[in-house]
Amino acid sequence: LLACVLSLTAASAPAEATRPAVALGSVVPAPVEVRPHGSAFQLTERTVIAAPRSARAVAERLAEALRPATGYRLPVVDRARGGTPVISLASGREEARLGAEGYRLRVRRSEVTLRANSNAGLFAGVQTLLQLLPPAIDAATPQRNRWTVPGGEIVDYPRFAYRGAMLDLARHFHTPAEIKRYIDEISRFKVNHLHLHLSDDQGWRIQIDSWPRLTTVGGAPGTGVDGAGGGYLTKADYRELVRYAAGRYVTIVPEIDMPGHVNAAQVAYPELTCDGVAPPPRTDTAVGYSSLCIGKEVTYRFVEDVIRELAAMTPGPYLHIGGDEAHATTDDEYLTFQERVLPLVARYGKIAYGWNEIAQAPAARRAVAQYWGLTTENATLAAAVAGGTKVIMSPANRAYLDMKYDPATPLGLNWAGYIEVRTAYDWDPGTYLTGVPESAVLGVEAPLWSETLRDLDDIEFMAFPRLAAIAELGWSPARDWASFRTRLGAYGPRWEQRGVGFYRSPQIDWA
Ligand code: TNX
Repeated sequence: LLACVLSLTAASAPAEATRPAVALGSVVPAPVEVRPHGSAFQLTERTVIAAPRSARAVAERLAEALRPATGYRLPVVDRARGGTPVISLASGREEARLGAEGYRLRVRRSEVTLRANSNAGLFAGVQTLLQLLPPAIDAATPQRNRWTVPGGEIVDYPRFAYRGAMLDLARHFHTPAEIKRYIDEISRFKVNHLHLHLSDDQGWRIQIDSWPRLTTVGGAPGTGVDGAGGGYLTKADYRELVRYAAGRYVTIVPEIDMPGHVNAAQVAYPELTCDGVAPPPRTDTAVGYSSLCIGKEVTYRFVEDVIRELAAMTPGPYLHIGGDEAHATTDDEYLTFQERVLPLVARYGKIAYGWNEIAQAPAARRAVAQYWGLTTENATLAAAVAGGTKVIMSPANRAYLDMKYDPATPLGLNWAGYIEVRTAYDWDPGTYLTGVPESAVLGVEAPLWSETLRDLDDIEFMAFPRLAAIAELGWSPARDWASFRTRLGAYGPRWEQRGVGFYRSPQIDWA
């Protein structure tokens, strides 16, 4: 009996002392494999971060994330001396199933090791590691706490290569500082693409040297819904965003919407209309009334100049050319336009990407179509997929972050319905659309249109927590609402620590 009591004490006392605040599997998006075992790791003022030169930048990002709340030095070193508690990062030839973005995380009493095939994988592992520390790790100033990481092992890699978010800069401009904050937040959920909707009827938000009035006129103060805001990204701003995003393993995907959604361009350049007369600037939220003039050659000079300049400042593979809601264009005109423009994107070295309407055009076989419809059948898209078109899933009644949560939501629209967290979560991108098998799906994207959204507070309230739901659909192999609900509830204090004003959905038990 004595032995039994002793061993119980022996087993529970040290465990008690270092009991981690977080369970190993309490991570969003859910990891592929989670095996809790052994002792927890304790982050202390003696901890160092070890990384080879090639992984220095990721290690520094981890150190930057850990220093404010712990107040520790956390030096980044090549190699830790024996006996020093260490978080070590290594990238090299790891098992093939980890792919380009996966990682393996091992937590023992003496060390945490993170291994991956690439820095992108290490960065993903760092996001997991941060969620395994107590939520106070996200505080901006030093906190008294026991910084414990639960013991065990995680093996993790994404289901889909493309996990995206979209910001609409045209309806209301969002500044580079706001966009960077958004990148910080989405990259925590392993979202790896940020699509920027850079032009629309109300405004033009990216500098194009060969057509300077696009921004001096189209991005002037007062351009935007209700005449609120205005502004645009200079090329230097854009390049800096590309660089910043790359440091968080996020690829920028620029969109210029055409042939519709072009009123702002036509205000700046009346020759882009068929009658050559400048339309009035628009600050309302109507859609589908404007179109480039399909029969004029100047249209294609304009389009080529824009694509060339945009491609030149975009290292990522995709260039989005919109193509949605071209209601002022006949079907024939639309096809004529797309048959010329889709191949142009390829000529400038990019993969053409557009809203699912582009699937009508034979040239869309080599393109990526973004599905934004409300139904689970789209024969045009399914036919294109049979011919080679790849798909990114953004069904508006599931993935649109600008839809209201419920009728009481103060911001947002409701044309695609109300989207509570469970609605955003409970669908399968790999089987959702008839005739679009998982093999044709590159991934998911959560668009956030800005008709009703002005500042970062508005963005955060609509994006979070739903963005986390879409991110999990894009990353995790299985969908489990009960588990997601629990992990999301536990995540809330992390947003609080970072000052992210998320929506406290009544579907979630927030910690
Ligand atoms: C439809 S979705 C649009 C946008 C609007 C959005 C508002 C799509 C491809 N086009 O022009 O901003 O609805 O939810």
